[in-house]
Amino acid sequence: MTMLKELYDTAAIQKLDTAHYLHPFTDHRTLGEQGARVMVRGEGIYLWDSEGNQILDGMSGLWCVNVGYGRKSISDAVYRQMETLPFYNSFFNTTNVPAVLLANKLAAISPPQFQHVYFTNSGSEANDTNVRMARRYWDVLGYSERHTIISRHNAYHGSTMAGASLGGMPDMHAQGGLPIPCIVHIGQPDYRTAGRGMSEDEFGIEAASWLEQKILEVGADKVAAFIGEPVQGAGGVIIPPATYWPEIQRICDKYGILLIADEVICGFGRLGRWFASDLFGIRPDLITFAKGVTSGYVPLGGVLVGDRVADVLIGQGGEFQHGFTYSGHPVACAAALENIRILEEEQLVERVAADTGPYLKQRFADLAHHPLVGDADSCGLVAGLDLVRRKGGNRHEHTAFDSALGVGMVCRAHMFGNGMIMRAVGDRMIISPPLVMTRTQIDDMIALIRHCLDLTQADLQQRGWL
Ligand code: PXG
Repeated sequence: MTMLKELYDTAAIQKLDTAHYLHPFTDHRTLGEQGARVMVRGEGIYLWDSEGNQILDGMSGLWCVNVGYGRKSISDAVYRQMETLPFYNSFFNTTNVPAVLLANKLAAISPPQFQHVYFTNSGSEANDTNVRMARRYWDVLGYSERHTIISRHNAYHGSTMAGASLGGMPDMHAQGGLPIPCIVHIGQPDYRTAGRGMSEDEFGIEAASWLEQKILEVGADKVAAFIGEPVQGAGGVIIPPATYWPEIQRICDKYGILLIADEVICGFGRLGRWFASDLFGIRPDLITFAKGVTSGYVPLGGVLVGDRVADVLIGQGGEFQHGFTYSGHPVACAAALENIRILEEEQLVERVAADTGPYLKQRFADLAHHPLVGDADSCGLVAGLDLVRRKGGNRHEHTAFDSALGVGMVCRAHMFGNGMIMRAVGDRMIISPPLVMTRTQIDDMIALIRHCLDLTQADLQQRGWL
């Protein structure tokens, strides 16, 4: 792999990069000073940069490369489709074969109430679609007042106007006058930060009750839907108490409001089920998907439309005035079909449920013995640990670092510099590795993380922060 260093002129690429390429979620002044790391190749769970460094991709690209890098059968499927029919739209009573086959496949692998799918290019577009579809559903039924959508603080639902509004990220809302009207937020079910004095189960019920309070505050006859990620991803891998989702379902049923599960991260095996709604015992009306549907090889997203909504839209709704040029793009759908075939053939979803998920849970929990780690928890193949200044006896007694120090970013730099991609959300370090990861690779990853935690600890001591 040392050849890569000779193949690429890293400094020249970095110079061109900052000259013309505006990156997502990036401070360009800092990028200009430091230069971007140039990723050039991937195989399995590993990436290589233009300097020839091998890196364990603990984030699956960005929560998406579920089947791992370098799958020739996906590139072959994409190539074949490009040669046959690279594009045709699905407007004006036309269709294409991969989109039809994929819609059928998704109906087969999703919970039984889903028989229809609406394709988009991304998770953000899918959530915009959800907003329009949920409001349209109530309009068609004659309840045009029911337009408010309830979401949660610290949620991530995308970067479009509706996606960022549904999200609960204050920094995003601060730019561009968000949220758009009729989107409101409640607290997140984060036991670590809000559950002091309660058992986890009690806290789950308490956090769900915030939904009922908000429904009553807004007026039940004005609420269209509630949206949530089964496990919050970008917010820091927030795993809710077991009591939370069933109670949310009960409240949605009580007031007749639609339940939208944003499974952009949680879907396609990430939590050991095709869809995490099954894991948490909920029956959503709409499911947002993206990322893992193609393992990120080609952009694709969409909405699984449950019978309750589909029956109204199809039966009484007439034309839904919504659509993207690339809805049901044949190449993206061909990639998804092959990706799903791999997930099935290699039984990756089952493997996460029965083997690698439980194994990661056990190995990741060991990290809580490290002096820098407060808690470490996982669900399927997502996991998170908290960096703390001083450990306490339980989850609510650790002493946090001053958040202004940016300890998470210091740790992230040690990870990145030593061949491990682990994301920092404040002082919480998170992973979401490819589902192809083996037990041996989990052991390698835990050893690497531990080593980088040691380096971080020594660094913090040197800075006088510990
Ligand atoms: N919903 C969820 C739950 C997501 O995680 C989106 C919607 C939007 O999908 P698109 O395809 O439009 O990006 C996402 C995306 C991070 C990070 O920092 C996470 C995402 C995107 C960008 C950054 O962890 N998730």
